[in-house]
Amino acid sequence: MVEVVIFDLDGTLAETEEVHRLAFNRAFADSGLDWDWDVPLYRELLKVTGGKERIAHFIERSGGRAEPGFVAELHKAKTAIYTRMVAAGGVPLRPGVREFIAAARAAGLELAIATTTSMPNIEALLGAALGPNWREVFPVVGAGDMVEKKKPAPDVYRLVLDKLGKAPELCVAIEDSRNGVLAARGAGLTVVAVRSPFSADDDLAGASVELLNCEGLTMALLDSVTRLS
Ligand code: XBP
Ligand code: MG
Repeated sequence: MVEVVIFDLDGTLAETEEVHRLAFNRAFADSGLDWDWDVPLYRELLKVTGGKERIAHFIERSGGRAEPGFVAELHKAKTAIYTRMVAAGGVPLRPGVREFIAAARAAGLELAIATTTSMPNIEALLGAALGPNWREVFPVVGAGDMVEKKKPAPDVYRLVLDKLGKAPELCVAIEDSRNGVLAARGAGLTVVAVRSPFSADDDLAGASVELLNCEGLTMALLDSVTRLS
């Protein structure tokens, strides 16, 4: 019987990647860089998880050398811009997610988060969407630099399982991207995939269930969650 649902954050709990993209570009402009990550380029760069890793990859693919201190500073500036944009309430939960959270809690399921993004971003988004007590909804969080290897490595899911003290068989992951599905599968979890605009073309093979959107998440998931167990 499934006891825990582990949510990915970006693209799954909320459509955040467009705001990340705008924050990256604002940070580049503020730093006097003429870099502009348009949507097609960002979609490609999203294959690299982690904002610092993404910036470093972009520099290296352009023939430069990614100096870690420079990358970290630039990413810190981007995070400050992103958290301001999100804390202002600019990014709602995806349609159906709030209803699912209520139904899952009413059904006695525990909820957790396994994400590549940084803690300040999580606090800004969930503080705006669920209020200052958001940790009552998601008491366990695996994020960003808590793990050495980011998705598609399974590390962040293994960290969350460890914090939960649960076997993977008791947990279901909800993911929007190929990297996320691979990470959750690598940790032995059943995965429900819910595509997002930036993962529209991702190969989500490995997911047990693919939902077109979160609208039907509650019934479909609770049904599939019990059926998957
Ligand atoms: C998505 C990511 C993150 C975000 C940007 O994370 O890969 O890197 O794109 O956030 P997930 P940061 O889908 O696992 O939630 O700049 O903080 O990395
Ligand atoms: Mg995601």
